[in-house]
Amino acid sequence: MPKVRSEERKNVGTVYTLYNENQVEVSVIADGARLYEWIVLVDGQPRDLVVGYESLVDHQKARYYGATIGPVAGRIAGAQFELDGKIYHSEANEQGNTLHGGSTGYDTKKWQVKTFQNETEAGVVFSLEVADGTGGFPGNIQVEVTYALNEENTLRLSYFAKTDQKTLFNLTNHGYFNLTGQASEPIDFHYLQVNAKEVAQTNADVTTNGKTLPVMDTKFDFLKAKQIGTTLLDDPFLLHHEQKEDLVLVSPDQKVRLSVATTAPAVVLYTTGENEADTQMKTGRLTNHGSLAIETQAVPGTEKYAQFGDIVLRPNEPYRQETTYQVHF
Ligand code: G6D
Repeated sequence: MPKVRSEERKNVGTVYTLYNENQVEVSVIADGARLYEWIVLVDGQPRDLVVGYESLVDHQKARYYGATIGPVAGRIAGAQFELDGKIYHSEANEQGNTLHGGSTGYDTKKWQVKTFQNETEAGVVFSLEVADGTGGFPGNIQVEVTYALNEENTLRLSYFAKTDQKTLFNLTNHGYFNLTGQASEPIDFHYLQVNAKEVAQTNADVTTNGKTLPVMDTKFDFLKAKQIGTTLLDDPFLLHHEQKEDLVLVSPDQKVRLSVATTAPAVVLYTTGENEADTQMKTGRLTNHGSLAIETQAVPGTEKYAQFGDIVLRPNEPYRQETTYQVHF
């Protein structure tokens, strides 16, 4: 039966670890409702699949590693949006746009914690209350993010939120992965499959322009598993949800397979590059192209382009999103 324990770790604080009879250990922390570590045993050796800092201070400085991102993941072009004819101004924290909820985004918050264990899962429920107007977003909002591990080595991330006023809402987890367990290894030789026939086109500032592009015969074509190579990504893939799995990532030694399925309409894939290279991570010095962020979410720009769906959170219509990550090893 899966269990949860907590411990105090130097430079990190309280770490909540979900573990099962296959010796999978997933550790999360309340700061940013953050995925901190994911250890599986490969040939008897522990392998941490999550790329991130060792210390809390470094996480707080860098912000996004493993964190829950909200209220709106991605970029809001021009740092403004309209709801029922009223224009709201969010914070322009990157090139005149709002990135990841601005400087008061959910990754910067210390969430409340409850743990649970039952016959099939052990988990942590992080909760947060956000006051009306925080970051320029209307609504007194209550958010819950649940991390739960079962004996099938599946980590379930379930999101729930409710608001007392219409607002924008599009959460994600900003987990970075390198299935070799070494941040010093590039992800070039990882095998990636993404069940998306289109990507959303982006502008130079990575905002979306409302158009989509078929992936066929482009660098975005991962409809059949293939090695990532030196491909740089920072793009929203529109998932077709025709198969049980939406994304599969396999380590170069093919000893670890991460299968992702989500209720979200898209996944933003972001490969780290020169900007992040040479940073000291838990699992070594991050090399150029050393990790892949897998961010399941609604398409950034949905507030502007109705063809991408709807990210308005309305009173009496709670937000729900669920993403599962199953590891085979
Ligand atoms: C860059 O454009 C990318 C984002 O998608 C990513 O989330 C961030 O770095 C960490 O701004």
